Amino acid sequence: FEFTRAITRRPASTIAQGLRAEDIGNPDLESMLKAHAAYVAALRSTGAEVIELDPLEAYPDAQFVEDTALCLPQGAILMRPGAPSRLGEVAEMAPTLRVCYDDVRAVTGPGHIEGGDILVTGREILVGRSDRTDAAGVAELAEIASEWGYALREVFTPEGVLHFKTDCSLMDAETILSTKRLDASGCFEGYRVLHVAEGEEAAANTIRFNNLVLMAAGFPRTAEMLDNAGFEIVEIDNTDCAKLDGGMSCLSLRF
Ligand code: CIR
Repeated sequence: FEFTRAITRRPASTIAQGLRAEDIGNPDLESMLKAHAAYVAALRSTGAEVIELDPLEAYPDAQFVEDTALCLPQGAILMRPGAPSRLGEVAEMAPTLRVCYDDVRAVTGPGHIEGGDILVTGREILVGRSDRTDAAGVAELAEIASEWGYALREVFTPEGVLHFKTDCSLMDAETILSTKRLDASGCFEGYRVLHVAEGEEAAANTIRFNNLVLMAAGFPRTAEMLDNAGFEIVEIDNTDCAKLDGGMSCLSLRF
């Protein structure tokens, strides 16, 4: 959770075509840009360098950069999204990662894997199988990660939840914020687990970024719990990203 850099991408004017599991209305570009700027400012306020990439009109989900790569200290690994409309986002991200890293590997398929299904903790890499991430994708990542000395553990994303990290986030090396439904699967045994408040499941996707925790605004009981646990919270308006099933982690690559 200690980072010197992040990569983000501004939302495109085509966002209304972004993928979503359930249609609760189209996001508004103006307010999404405003929230995005607040997000970038929060990252920068910790002293990190933030690279802001230009919108990609051809890829309405491209602001959710997290799904295109996994950034580790040893190198970056390009993902292979399970959503066909998002596959091309990876080639758009690759040149930036090649500038930042000497070693850039890739999951080449036939499997699929998206960054939103990957949680790197202090001791291992947890990957949740989901509609977007399959066994072959996990296996290919496991091979690369093991070359770099990581233990990778395959777990499962609850039915109806887009990504593993839709329901959890890393708060520090040993502490995970999770929904009760995900924690009930037993995947966090041995960790200290904090639960989001009942009815505030959408608050589980946060990011610990240096001294801050960025969380979606509008979840007062979870915010209070985290505050009491000693975390410094910054609330970001996630109304429009939520319409596309996006949250705090999706909006950046952090390393
Ligand atoms: C999608 O369905 O792919 C996008 N609308 C949302 C992606 C969110 N990404 C993430 O949670 N890492």
